[in-house]
Amino acid sequence: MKLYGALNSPYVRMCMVTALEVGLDQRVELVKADLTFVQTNKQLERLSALGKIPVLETDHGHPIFDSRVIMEYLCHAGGNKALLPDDGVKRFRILTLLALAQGLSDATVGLRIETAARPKGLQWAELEERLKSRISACLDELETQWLKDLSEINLGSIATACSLGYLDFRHGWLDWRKSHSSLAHFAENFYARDSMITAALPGA
Ligand SMILES: N[C@@H](CCC(=O)N[C@@H](CS)C(=O)NCC(=O)O)C(=O)O
Repeated sequence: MKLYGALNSPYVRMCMVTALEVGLDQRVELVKADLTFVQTNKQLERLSALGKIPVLETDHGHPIFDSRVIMEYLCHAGGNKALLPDDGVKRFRILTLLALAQGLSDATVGLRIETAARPKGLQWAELEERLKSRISACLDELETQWLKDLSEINLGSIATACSLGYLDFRHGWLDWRKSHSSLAHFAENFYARDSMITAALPGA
């Protein structure tokens, strides 16, 4: 199967880390599809009307997106029930953590667009502040309510580690570790996993 994207996208990285964790990495070929914020990519649009990365193309040529669905698919294809158990309570807790982590990435990618890509004169200070306060709220919630779930390897902890990795990569100046020491401890341990090292951010 083919995974379209680039590891500097937190969503692509979480899919690749999942592939490694379920032992499917030899079957997943990363096909480079880098996007700038306003560029389209015809190859991607053939697979998904959204034109976003990541998209997975299965061995049968079926497109699967977005990252959350790809992660679930990889668990299914790899016969792995540990990363997203069937049990209702546990399953929906992990899916909620996954949504929180992806929301953190949404805000972080949004802040990157506001601070690095939006042309001067079109910037909107209130939106930048809103994104920063959303990042901060996500970090607070992870630090105070999700540490037990983060102590396990599951789709939520994978997504959280990749979202924090992207936050470090693009907005290191936010210096989140000072006020979130338990989350910082989680990140240091998770960043050392083989899957995170193999699917490293470019330049790391
Ligand atoms: N909800 C999507 C978000 C994917 C996403 O926003 N990807 C970004 C790259 S980090 C993208 O493709 N941006 C290009 C665009 O929005 O046109 C997912 O989880 O896969």
